[in-house]
Amino acid sequence: MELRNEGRKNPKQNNGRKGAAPLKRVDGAFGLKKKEAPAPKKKPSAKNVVPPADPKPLLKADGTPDIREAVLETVCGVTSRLPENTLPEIAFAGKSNVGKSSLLNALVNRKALARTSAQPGKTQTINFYRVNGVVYFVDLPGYGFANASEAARISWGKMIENYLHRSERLKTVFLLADIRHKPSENDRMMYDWIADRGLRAVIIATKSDKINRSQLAGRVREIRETLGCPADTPVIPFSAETRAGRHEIFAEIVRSMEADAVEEETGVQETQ
Ligand SMILES: Nc1nc2c(ncn2[C@@H]2O[C@H](COP(=O)(O)OP(=O)(O)O)[C@@H](O)[C@H]2O)c(=O)[nH]1
Ligand SMILES: [Mg+2]
Repeated sequence: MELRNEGRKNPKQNNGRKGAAPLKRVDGAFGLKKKEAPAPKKKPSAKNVVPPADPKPLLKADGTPDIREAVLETVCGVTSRLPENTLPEIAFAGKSNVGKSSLLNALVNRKALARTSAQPGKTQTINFYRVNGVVYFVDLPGYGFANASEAARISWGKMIENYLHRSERLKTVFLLADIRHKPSENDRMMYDWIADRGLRAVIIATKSDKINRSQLAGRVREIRETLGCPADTPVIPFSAETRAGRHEIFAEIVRSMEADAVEEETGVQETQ
């Protein structure tokens, strides 16, 4: 799929990185790692091994999110091979500036795990964050930079298409749409792509703090109608400022993980 060009209102918006904690990375675990000389036959060095995850449930007994670990484990560029993950994957997609990095940071309680307001033209990658040793949050490259070249748009499309089609552990894609705006043609294409691939879509209506409560239901309805979502597709308003919607999003993540576990065990896809 080729995503169309879209305007971007505030390309130079404050990127919110000041004073941010450094990104935590696991050495040697990147898809883009430089090729090394063939290793002699010996124990793998600690550098090349991702520390074994100690699985922790995502939710406490009372149902509130409990994030103990969030690590950027793999970064894939256009030519990288996708990781063969053994944990379920939840992907996050949306137009640039929709609030995807802010959402990921709010979900895992970090100021700057995912970078906010990446500059246009920056290398686009698919980032795999391992969370609590039980799931990956997969940050897909944002689409719709106004000044993106034709070649860059095609490569994003290929990268996303490849991932959506090849990942075996991907079950749910969270598609983000700004609550203030009618979803764009690109958002509709993205939604259709997810649905055509047989993946579960959950829509997140971002920046809900920017509208009045009284407008909420109307905005959600417009998003639903524009994308053409069936009634059982959740549309969850979310604000990174107030964190409203965070628990509902986690409930969907856990639901998706449970469906994945059933499928892994029985080989039968649960109808959702
Ligand atoms: N008011 C408000 N601003 C937000 C919210 N989420 C993101 N933003 C702002 O929108 C801009 C883009 O956010 P970012 O997370 O970098 O978007 P991304 O490009 O999709 O990763 C930044 O200036 C954020 O501070 C939100 O829920 N409420
Ligand atoms: Mg971002």
